[in-house]
Amino acid sequence: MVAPILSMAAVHTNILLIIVDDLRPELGCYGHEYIISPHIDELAKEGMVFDRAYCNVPICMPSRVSLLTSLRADRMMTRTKQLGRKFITLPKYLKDHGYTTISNGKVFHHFDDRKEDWSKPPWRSVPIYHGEMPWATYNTYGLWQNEESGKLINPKTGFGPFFDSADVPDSAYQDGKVANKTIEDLKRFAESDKPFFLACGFWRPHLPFNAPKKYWDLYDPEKLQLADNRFRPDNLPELCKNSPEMFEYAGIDGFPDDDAFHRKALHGYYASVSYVDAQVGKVLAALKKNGLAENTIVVLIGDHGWLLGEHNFWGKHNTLQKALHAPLIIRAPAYPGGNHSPALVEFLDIYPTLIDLAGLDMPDHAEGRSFTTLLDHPATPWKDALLFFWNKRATGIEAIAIKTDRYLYTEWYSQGEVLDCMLFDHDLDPEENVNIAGNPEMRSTINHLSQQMKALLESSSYRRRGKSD
Ligand SMILES: [Ca+2]
Repeated sequence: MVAPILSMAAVHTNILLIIVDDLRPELGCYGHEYIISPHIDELAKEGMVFDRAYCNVPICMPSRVSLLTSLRADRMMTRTKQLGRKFITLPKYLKDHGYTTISNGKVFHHFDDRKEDWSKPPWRSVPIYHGEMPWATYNTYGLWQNEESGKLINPKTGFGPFFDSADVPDSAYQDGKVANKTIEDLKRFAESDKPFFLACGFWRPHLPFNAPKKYWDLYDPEKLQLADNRFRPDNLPELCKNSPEMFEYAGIDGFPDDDAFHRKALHGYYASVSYVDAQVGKVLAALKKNGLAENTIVVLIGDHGWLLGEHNFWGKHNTLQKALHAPLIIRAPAYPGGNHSPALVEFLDIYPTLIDLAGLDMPDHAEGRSFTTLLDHPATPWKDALLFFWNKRATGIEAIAIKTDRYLYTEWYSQGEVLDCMLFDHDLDPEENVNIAGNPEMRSTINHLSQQMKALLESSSYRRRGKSD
């Protein structure tokens, strides 16, 4: 009897990285049973759910640059060339070690960023990216499928409405197409003699909340639980601002705070989550069907958090907990599934973790730390603190924040001077309703956090840039 010849794909560990744009950790597997996310929940049952994973920059572009290089980045570093340091990206590193590397959908925000990292040109269903023309302008790419919503345009931005719910198949909107392309790749990989790194970036639940009607029909809008803290936190610094992104879309007057608006926005976000969950399900089923599940590490993340009406804030773009906290699930062959880890981990750590799991040498430049240990021992004492950056373009004002087991502390800087600060105690105030930075009894805690922040900055190759940048 002739022994079957094992393909390289069967003996090396493949990696499937699923990035879900703007997905916050409001999923069944995070204890939110009203969200219909059965496929992600199934992945969670087979993998490790990180309950306290954080992005490093609360916006798409630099969050992904940081994730895919394992270098600290700030808001201005929207492309890898702006990092200003030596690096090799995760896909390039894997490509150099014999992997076929594929990018489908939104992986790097700009699909022309690091084209050379991929074995084939990055694939998108339409040429959507931030560049010469904003991607949502005048429905150029058929993002809105309802005829009526296609006609409703915000004259200031050219954008359509913040939601769409046409009765169309999954593939009519972007993510159905991304799933189909990824499934085709998996079929090819099953025949290949090389391991693969397949990055699959879904667009929803990023605005606009465009998803087929059947996913909207999963929820009764009257039963949705609206945020119960639709007020500005006490003592919140003026520098901590709501994101303007949602209000670039059509059909929203000013900054509404009525129940109908909250209900529609929640409904759209949840429908988008369920739509993406169904696409994730298709991709994971294809992984299994093609015999690749046993030899493939699966990582699912959101690229940052999202405020969904809490404080009447919408979206990311600040250093509140809900803008920074993101889902992270890892299913790795030979590691037990169905656990949660309470450890503080940051997206910088994902690259070294994957390199570790793949059995490759760690690249010198990486600032993150492999948390492979947590996959076996989820409660292992881990990082004391995580570091975040946020800046407003053109203002020269930079927010630097630190998250510890108990606190989230932010300092705003301009030209080296601290302009303001913000402190939340997550043990006593998990919803961040009161900024206690001004309390005299918190002075020593703040001093300690500020020193910890400076130490983390010093240990990083990141260097703060001047106003002219
Ligand atoms: Ca995003």
